[in-house]
Amino acid sequence: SGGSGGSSADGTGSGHKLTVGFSQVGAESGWRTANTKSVQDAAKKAGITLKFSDAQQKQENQIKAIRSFIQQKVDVIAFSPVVESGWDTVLKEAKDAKIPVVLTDRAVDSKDESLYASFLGSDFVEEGKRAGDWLVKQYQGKTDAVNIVELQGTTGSAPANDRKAGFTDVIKADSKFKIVASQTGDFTRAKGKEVMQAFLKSQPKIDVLYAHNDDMALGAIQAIEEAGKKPGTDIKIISVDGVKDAFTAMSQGKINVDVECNPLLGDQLMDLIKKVKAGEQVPRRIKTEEGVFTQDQAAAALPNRQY
Ligand code: GZL
Repeated sequence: SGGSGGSSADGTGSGHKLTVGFSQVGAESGWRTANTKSVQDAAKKAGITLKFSDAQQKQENQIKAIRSFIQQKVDVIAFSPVVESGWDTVLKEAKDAKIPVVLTDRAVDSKDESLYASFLGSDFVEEGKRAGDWLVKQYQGKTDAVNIVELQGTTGSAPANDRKAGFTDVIKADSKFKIVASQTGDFTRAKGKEVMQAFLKSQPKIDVLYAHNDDMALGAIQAIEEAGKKPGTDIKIISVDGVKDAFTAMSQGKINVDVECNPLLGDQLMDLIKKVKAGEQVPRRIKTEEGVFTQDQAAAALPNRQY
């Protein structure tokens, strides 16, 4: 039937069922798979047809997917850019094809604001600052050097750049904090373990690990235990995301603090997409609500964790 179009209407009263092309980074972490499920479930609930592509963490696959969505004349393109730069050309192609683009999760460094309608996602600099704030409080009043190793996220990605920036911005206030080694673990458990093994071999004294996500922290925990050290005690661990497995590790005393990064953006994203398609004014930047969880809160919070 025409007319009403129900919940799948694109808001213009035409009853046209919206089709959205979504290019996802990959399936590299627990956070990512929860984010994918949230987007897919929300599209179903919103009566939106979702064309979903997994880029396996490769920018060229995302660019291919976006070009394919343009060919298919989808109503809206939404994506989480695996890295910040190199998007202007393909986003201009979407603009020329009059297909609005919505960024979710990660950001691009394009200067041309007309290339996307809105960016829905966390404030990664704030997440980095929260990680730094916890560390400063933890070592308040102490003067000994604090040797930190850092497992960075995917090189060139907004979360890796910004979580590093926020963290270093806070700890630079006190010279006792030293980042003695910093390398990418590409947000995965395997790589996180591998790089932590190298840190354990090359660094005579490690007091703290700052991991840009839980999957790398969980991989690092394996390396620390295999080296005969106690994660959370011999080496304090600061992590980001707040996935269930990390809460379990925190309740076992293996992670000291987890800065939450909320992947459950699906419903907000579909609502934003409908508004953009209907030509409504939308905020250029929508920040995700999220908190910080310490070890003493982990056991009680675990049953309620949704991802
Ligand atoms: C952050 C997101 C990051 C997560 C990682 O919003 O882009 O990518 O922190 C994921 O777990 O791989």
